[in-house]
Amino acid sequence: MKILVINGPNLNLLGSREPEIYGSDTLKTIEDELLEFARNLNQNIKLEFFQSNHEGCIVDKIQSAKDFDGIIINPAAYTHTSVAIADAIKAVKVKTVEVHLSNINAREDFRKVSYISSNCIGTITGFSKIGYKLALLGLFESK
Ligand code: CA2
Repeated sequence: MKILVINGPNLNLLGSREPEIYGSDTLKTIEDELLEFARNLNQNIKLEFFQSNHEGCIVDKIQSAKDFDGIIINPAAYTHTSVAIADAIKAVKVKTVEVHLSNINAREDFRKVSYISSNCIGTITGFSKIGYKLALLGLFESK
């Protein structure tokens, strides 16, 4: 099973600022822990990681993901603005789970709107880095 894990803008800064909202782990630590979690599931799960601060690069990556069995995406700020990313997820027809470290429903009003959710099989929000593991389990169990 091949899963693509996409992280959007500024998530490359994790661990350096706003730890009270986003935790103190770096993106690399989160990715390494997800790799370890996948290994422990013992089901020949292959993960590929991609982070970009650019909307078009994220769209290109999603379009190139036709051979994957699932996508886990934290679109970060593009969650609340990007019709392009939402359309790419719909077009590629790969099961996708949306993840947020913070609970976007308990923050500012503009964060309560996700352009992405309706094209995903599910959304996990507010469980910090564990959300990525829950997303992987969700994809695995729905295969
Ligand atoms: O809670 C999440 O995972 C978010 O997707 C994170 C985005 C935010 O715009 C969404 O509303 C919710 C922001 C990511 C920015 O990450 C930073 C990390 C360290 C320092 C500054 C920003």
